[in-house]
Amino acid sequence: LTADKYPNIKRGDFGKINDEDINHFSKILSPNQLITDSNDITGYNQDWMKKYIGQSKLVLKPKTTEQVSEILKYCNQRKLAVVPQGGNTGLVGGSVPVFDEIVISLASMNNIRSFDQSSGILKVDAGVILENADNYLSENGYIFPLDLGAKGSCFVGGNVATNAGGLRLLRYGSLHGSVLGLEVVLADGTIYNSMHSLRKDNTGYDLKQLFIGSEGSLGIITGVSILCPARPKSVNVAFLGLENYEQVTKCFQKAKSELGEILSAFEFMDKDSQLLAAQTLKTTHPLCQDDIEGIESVPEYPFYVLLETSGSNKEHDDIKLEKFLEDVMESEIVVDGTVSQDEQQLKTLWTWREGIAEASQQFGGVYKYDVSLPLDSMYKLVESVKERLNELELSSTEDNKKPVYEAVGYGHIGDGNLHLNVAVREYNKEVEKALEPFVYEFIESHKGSISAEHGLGFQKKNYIKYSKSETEINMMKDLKKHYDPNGILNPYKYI
Ligand code: FAD
Ligand code: 2HG
Ligand code: ZN
Repeated sequence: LTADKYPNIKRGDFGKINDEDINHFSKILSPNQLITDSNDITGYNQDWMKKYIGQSKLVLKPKTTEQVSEILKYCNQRKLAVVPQGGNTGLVGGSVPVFDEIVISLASMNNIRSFDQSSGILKVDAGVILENADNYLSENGYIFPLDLGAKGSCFVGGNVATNAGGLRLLRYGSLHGSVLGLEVVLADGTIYNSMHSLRKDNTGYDLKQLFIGSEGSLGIITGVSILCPARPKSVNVAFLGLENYEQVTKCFQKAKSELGEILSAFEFMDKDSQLLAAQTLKTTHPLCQDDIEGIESVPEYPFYVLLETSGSNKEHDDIKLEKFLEDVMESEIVVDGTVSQDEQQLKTLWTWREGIAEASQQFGGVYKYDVSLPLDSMYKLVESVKERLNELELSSTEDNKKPVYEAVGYGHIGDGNLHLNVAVREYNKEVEKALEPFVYEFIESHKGSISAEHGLGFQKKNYIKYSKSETEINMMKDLKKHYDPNGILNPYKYI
C-alpha cells in the first residue's frame, strides 16, 4: 500500500485488516459502532484543513473504556496500527491516518461522569465536546478552564491529548495544572486509572502528565478529571487599534500592571489578518467608522488588540478598565478602541479574533505555524516571512495568480504565542519549501518553540530537533518504546 501524497514515507510493518479482524471487532462492538463504508469514512480520513488525507478502511467507535481496552489488546497482538481521533480539529495532521491505520473515534464516549459543586471538579468521558462541557458547567456557576475557536467540535480528550492552550491560558494556566487525573488505555489494553479528585498528591511520579500533550502516541485517553474555576460574573471585552508592534507589547505590560487579576485574555491581530477575517465574516469591523460591510470596512491600523477582563464585581472591573483605557489612550499607546456594551457585542468582537483560523484557508489552503517566541522578536518572524515570499519568484498558479495570498500574524501574545498563517491558493511544494525549514531556523535562532500549543503531529515530526535536544528526543523515544513497543499508536507522527 502506498500513499501518493507522501512518496517519501514507507508504510510500517503493520498487519493488514482482514475479514477475521472485522469479525473480531464485531464481537466487541455493535454494528453501528463499526464503519467500513468508504463514503462514511471520508470525514475521518481528512483533517480540518483538508491538507492531510489518509486511507483508512475502518473506523471503530467504542462506547466504553473496556471496549477501547479490548480493541487495543487485539490490535497490539495483531500489530494493527491505530489513530485515536477526537473532534478532528487538530491543526498538525495528527488526528487522521497516514496510510490505512484504524481510526478509533471517541465520539460515542460522551457522558459527563460527575461534577462536584463545592470543589468544581468535573469528570467526563474523553468524547465530550468542549462547548457541551462548558455549557454544563455554566448551569452550575463554573467555567471550563480552556476556551478555543473549535469549542463546538473539539473533544475534551483531544484537548488534553494536544495540551491545547487557547484563549485564556493567561488566566487559567495550562492543562498540565488543571487536569487532576486521567483514565488512559495503553497500547496493550491495560487501563491506567488516575481519575482522582486531589489537588495535591506527591506520591511518586505524576504519570498523568506524560499523556497530556502526547497526541495519541502513548495511549488513548478515555476519561478526564479537571478542576474548574468559578464562572466570572462580569466580563468585558475591549477591541483596540495600535500604530505598531512595539505599542502592542507596551499595551500588554500596562494591562498586566493596571488590570492585574481581572485580565483574562490579551490577543493581538495584524491588519492583514483582519482583512482576511473581513472576507469571511462579512460584517463591519469593530473599529470602522463607516457602516460598510466587507473588506473595505477594515480601518488602517497596523495592529489590533482584543483584551478581556473577567471578575466578580462589574462596577470594580468597569472602573479599572476605564482607567486603563484612559491611560493607554493618553500615552498614545492605543489610538482607537471600543468596549462591548452587551453579551452580543462581546461575542461579535471575539469573532474578529476567533474567525481568523478559518478565514485564512478560504482561498484554497493555509500553511500554519504556531510558535513560541520572546515577545520582542515575535512579529519579526511575520515580517521576515513576508519579505522572503516577496523576494522569491514563486511560480504562478494555473489561472496565473500568485500562489500565496497573504502571510498574517496574530495570537496569544499574553502567552508569548504567535500564529503565523500563510494563506495560499493551493497546497504547493514550492511554497512549502520557501517556508520550511526557514521558519523553523528562525525560531531556533531566537530560542523559541516550533509548537506552542498545536503539537507536532505529522506536520512537525521531522522538525522537533529545532526545539528539543538529542538527549530529550532519546528520552521521548525510550518512553514510546516502553509504552508502545509495537509502535501501533499513531505511527508516522510525533517522534
Ligand atoms: P483531534 O484533532 O481529533 O486530535 C488531535 C490529536 O490528539 C491527534 O494526534 C489525535 O490522535 C490525538 N487524540 C485525540 N483524542 C485523543 C484521545 N482521546 N486519546 C489520545 N489521543 C487523542 N489549539 C490550541 O491549543 N489553542 C487554540 O486556540 C486552538 N484554536 C483552534 C481553533 C480552530 C478553529 C481549530 C480548527 C483548531 C484550534 N486548535 C487550537 C487546535 C487544537 O489542537 C484542537 O482544536 C483541539 O485541542 C483538538 O481536539 P480534537 O478533539 O479535535 O482532537
Ligand atoms: C487560534 O488561536 C488557534 O485561533 C488557531 O490556535 C491558530 O489557525 C491557527 O493558526
Ligand atoms: Zn491559538
